[in-house]
Amino acid sequence: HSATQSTVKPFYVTTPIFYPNARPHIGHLQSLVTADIIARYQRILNPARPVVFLTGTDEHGLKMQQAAEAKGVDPLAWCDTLSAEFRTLSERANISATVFMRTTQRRHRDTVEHVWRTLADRGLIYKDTYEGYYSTTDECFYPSSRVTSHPTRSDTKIATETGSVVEWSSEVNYKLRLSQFREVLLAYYATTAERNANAEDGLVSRGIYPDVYQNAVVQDLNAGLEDLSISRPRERIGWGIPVPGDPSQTVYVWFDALLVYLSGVGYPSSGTTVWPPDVQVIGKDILRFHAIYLPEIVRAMDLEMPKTLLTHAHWTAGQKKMSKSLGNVADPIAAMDGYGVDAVRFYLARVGGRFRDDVDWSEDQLRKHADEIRNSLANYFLRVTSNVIKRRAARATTTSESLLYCDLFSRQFPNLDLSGALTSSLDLETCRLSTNEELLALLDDLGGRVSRSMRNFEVGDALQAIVLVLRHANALLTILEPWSDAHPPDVALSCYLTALETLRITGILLQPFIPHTSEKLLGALKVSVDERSVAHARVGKCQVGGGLIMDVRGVKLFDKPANKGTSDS
Ligand code: ME8
Repeated sequence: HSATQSTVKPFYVTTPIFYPNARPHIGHLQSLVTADIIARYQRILNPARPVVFLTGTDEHGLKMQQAAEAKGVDPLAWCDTLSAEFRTLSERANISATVFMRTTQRRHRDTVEHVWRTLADRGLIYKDTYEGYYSTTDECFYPSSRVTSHPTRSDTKIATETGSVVEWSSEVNYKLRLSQFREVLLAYYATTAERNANAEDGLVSRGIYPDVYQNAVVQDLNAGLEDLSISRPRERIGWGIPVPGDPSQTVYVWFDALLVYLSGVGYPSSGTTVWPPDVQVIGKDILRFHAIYLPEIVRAMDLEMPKTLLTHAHWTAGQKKMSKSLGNVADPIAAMDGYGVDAVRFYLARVGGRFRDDVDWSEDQLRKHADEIRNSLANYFLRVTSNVIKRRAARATTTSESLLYCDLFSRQFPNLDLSGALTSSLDLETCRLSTNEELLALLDDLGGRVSRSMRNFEVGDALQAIVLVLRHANALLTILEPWSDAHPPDVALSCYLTALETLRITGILLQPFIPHTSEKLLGALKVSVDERSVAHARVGKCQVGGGLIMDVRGVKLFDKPANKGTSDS
């Protein structure tokens, strides 16, 4: 096994590296949680394949320079402070990143210099006078086709996409010859569907996902492609990597930042064992950089193309994009303090995990989602593990029902003496509870459903499938009332075992979404750590409880109750 393990390419997933020019907000956490769900899902889908998960901070450029100047501090000291906040956010939100990169690190600079020199040697970099509309806010030039007049001030021009003010300016800088890669990229995106059909990996999509974003990029490419300016005069931007061989110029912050996906995995010194990224999670605001410029640089370097670019829409507040400049940002730390880490992750996955449309953040919705997961999971756990059910179930020692389910789950119950049941002549079929059978069938199918959604990166759908089964299970318990004295103990046992399977299987499949809660749940059920993979999410695929009388005293799935009055757990 270990021989194949060392040669297998690690699964490589990334988030954007964030500008630490202000504190992190909920949009940043959306990318982190989405990538984390994908990383954690990979680990339980294919435990033998290592996962490399990169995040970090993008610390050069005018934005950072200006933010530090405004504070009157040294840019690097400023970066140290704010980068640490992004690292704290990751840790707090239980993000399982394995690499935290900062573009101010020496090894990142080495990679940037290497790539620059290689491209220059290949004749792809030239010096030119650049003229165009420049936005200081967006830190880029826009072609005239992507600029329009300000709605009220006719003498002012703005960038069509972002609405930021642009000014006509001219400067000398280096450019990257990209126009020749336009056809290559168009051909690449035209064959996405074909590659998907032939892919064998756990995650099969290739190209830009969801389709809407790929269509936008193709349209953009069809409209033409200009060479990219990749440096700025030092006097305009001093905070950055000097251009190799020409210290009068600073490497353009986006060229610098995009190369983090390479520097983060040790390119070129440790070769390309991890490259290319399998999934890159980004927000739609930086689509063009990742869907056009990065693949072109990669192509120009003769490296393998990144695989999937998973693009999500934005969180808005009061229907406006959350942004540092508008000051309408939701604080992820405050949200986690108030509702718990897993409740916030659940809300982000369930609502933000739909990717296509912008969604409005509201504390009210957060509370509703916190209640949803608590009611469907924690309440179920409490009801199922109540002593009443266990006591009644334990009495079902000699009947056909216990035999049936003990057989179904192929496990032993030390507290049960089955010797009588084994010779019993009762008709098994008449004792089966068809309602439980239906739930067991749903459960047996659930791993497959979740996997199908996750193969397509439909994080929201995957979670929805699990929630629906939990809802079904809760409703069933309410209808059957296994604790009632009116039923024979068989009913209690049947319900109890089915419920344990429900908790075990949903617990396994919820690990990527709410890792802390799942850990507590699986721990309480005594599911061993090597039996928590997707392959074990089948009915009867492992033992639960180590005995019928499970000791779950003191296990609380959610530490943090939502605001008082909204919960009945
Ligand atoms: O653009 N809703 O950094 P950044 C959802 N440093 N996601 C949001 C969001 C919102 N309202 N706002 C931000 C940069 N994001 C560059 C990236 S990558 C080589 C360099 C998320 O701090 C989303 O992923 O402005 C978006 O793409 C990213 O944060 C931008 O973060």
